[in-house]
Amino acid sequence: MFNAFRKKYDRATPDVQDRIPPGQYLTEKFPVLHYGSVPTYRNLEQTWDLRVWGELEAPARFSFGEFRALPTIQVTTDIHCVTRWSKLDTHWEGVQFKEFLKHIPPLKPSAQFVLAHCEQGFTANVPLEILMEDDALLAYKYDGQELMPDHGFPLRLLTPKKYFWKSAKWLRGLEFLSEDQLGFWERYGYNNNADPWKEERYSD
Ligand SMILES: Nc1nc2c(c(=O)[nH]1)N[C@H]1C(S)=C(S)[C@@H](COP(=O)(O)O)O[C@H]1N2
Ligand SMILES: [Mo]
Repeated sequence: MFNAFRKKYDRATPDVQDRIPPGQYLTEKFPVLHYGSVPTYRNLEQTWDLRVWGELEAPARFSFGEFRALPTIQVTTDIHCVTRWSKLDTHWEGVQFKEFLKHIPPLKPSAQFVLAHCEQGFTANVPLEILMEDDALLAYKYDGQELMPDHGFPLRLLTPKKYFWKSAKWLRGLEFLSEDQLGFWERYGYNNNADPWKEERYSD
């Protein structure tokens, strides 16, 4: 009966060690971290949309229903927060970013960076090539369930190759840019490249 209390991961085993970037510790919880308050929605079809604009042939807009009709995939991945927790084998479902691009007007060749725009003015910037990786999602399910409000319902970015602050919650827009533009935490002093394996936590 004690098995129920046993941890899923033994942090001492080499395979687990290899998956924890320098300076990180393992957690089995799912901490909640953000600036500002958790948005609430009454009628998503009327109060929510996802917009794309910038370096593409034309801007576009998805209603909640239109977005939810797009094909989804599932991704199991490790996530690493700059506040030093890492969580292994997190399970997500959503629209793969590179699949999403097939459903919007073509990007201009000048599109190299993406600025994610969220509720309450929060932003996060990610290079387009990182979002073209297989594990980059516009995610709306976690562990088989609709995202919890404090984890980003109804939509968040998932970009596991970077520290988790770039996985912007409560996503409402994607701006395609020819030049990089710093997001909220990047302006606040976090390292713009944010690679957990290089321990790029803060800017100099
Ligand atoms: N809109 C928004 N998204 C955000 C943030 C935020 O302040 N606002 N914080 C980021 C940070 S710093 C982290 S570590 C993760 C935390 O995600 P979680 O609360 O689901 O663990 O969300 C990221 N996404
Ligand atoms: Mo964070």
